[in-house]
Amino acid sequence: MNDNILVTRSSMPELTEYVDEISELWETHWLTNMGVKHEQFRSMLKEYLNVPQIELLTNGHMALEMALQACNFEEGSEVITTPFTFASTTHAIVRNGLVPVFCDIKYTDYTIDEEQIENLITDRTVAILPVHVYGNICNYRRISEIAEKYGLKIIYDAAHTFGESVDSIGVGNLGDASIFSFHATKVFNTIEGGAVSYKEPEYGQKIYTLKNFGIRDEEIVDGIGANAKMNEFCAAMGICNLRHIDDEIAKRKLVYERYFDNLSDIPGLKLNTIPDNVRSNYAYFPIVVDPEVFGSTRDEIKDRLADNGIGTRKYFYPIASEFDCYKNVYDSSKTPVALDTGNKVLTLPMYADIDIDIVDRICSIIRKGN
Ligand code: T4K
Repeated sequence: MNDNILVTRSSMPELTEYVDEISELWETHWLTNMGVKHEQFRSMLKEYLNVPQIELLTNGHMALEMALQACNFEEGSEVITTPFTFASTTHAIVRNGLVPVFCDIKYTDYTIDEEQIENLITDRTVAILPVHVYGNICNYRRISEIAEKYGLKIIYDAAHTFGESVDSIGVGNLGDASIFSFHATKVFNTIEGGAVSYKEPEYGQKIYTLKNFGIRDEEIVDGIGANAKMNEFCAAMGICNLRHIDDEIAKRKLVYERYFDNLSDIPGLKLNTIPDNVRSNYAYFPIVVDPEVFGSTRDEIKDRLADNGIGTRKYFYPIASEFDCYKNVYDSSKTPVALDTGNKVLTLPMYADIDIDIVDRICSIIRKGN
């Protein structure tokens, strides 16, 4: 009996490695506000992600809020996005005084249905904010064409795609900006943390000041910023975890393959596939359950696994347009694929060190209900 298997488990370096990394902070007493670790981590990340510019932030959500704020969109402007995502994506738009316009997703990979975007563009549309959900990369070529045609910005929610590439392009190079999350539950973590990669140096300068209250220098405050700086302890965790990230992803690949081998022949379960042109990070293992064909519902599978001490999550249910705080504001029937997927999806335990025997056990519990 394997108790307390959770949907994920944070990756951590050896304690001694982290202690070594932070020990100099006891000499300098410099703990935050863009210190030595922050700068060292920033340049390591830039190289690893192969992006021209990057800014570090306190978490992925603030990265998203500031990536939008730095665009200076007029209040009430519309941003086309999807409701099949974590709360952060929609909240970041709304908290910037902007209006989310929900586009449906594709059943194939749960990313924005690029063929529906043009129908949603109005004279108030200023940006597209697609989500590379579960690490599935959006149709970036088509999205770029549309954005160019209508003069829109593209900000990718790349929270799930640390270290991924598509067509040999680092995912952080797509669009005008991409935001990453380094939360404890992510493939790569800095405990809490986030980043924005971007093309235009001026745009990065805005984010740099916005994350520090809009302070340009000791006497000039020219932005209504917040406090969203990554501190030295988080940056040090990032430096350590980055040394091991390739091994972590390689281990995740084995877990992904084991799940795939065990579950791919079961009728009524749709698994997430990875296209040949994508280097994946294997962030999540979602299954979408067709109860008519499989014989039990997503919730029944979840309960059965829970009875056996296995934790799963319904990422992403409810979809954002169904949240209590947005109820009666958006019409979820306009995004039927997102609504349906949210009702049927279950993400299974996925982390680098999960025992392969546990993966087999999870699969056999799922299969028994078949
Ligand atoms: N955009 C997207 C598409 C996102 O998915 C997210 C975050 C963001 C933006 C915003 O990025 P951040 O501001 O968070 O950097 C988790 C994460 O908190 C959140 O980062 C993530 N997406 C979301 C998909 O999942 P919860 O509420 O499910 O987390 P929680 O606390 O239930 O943890 C899940 C499991 O992780 C636990 O069962 C055990 C394990 N865990 C958790 C923590 C906190 C650990 O092993 N260690 C830990 O420290 O939201």
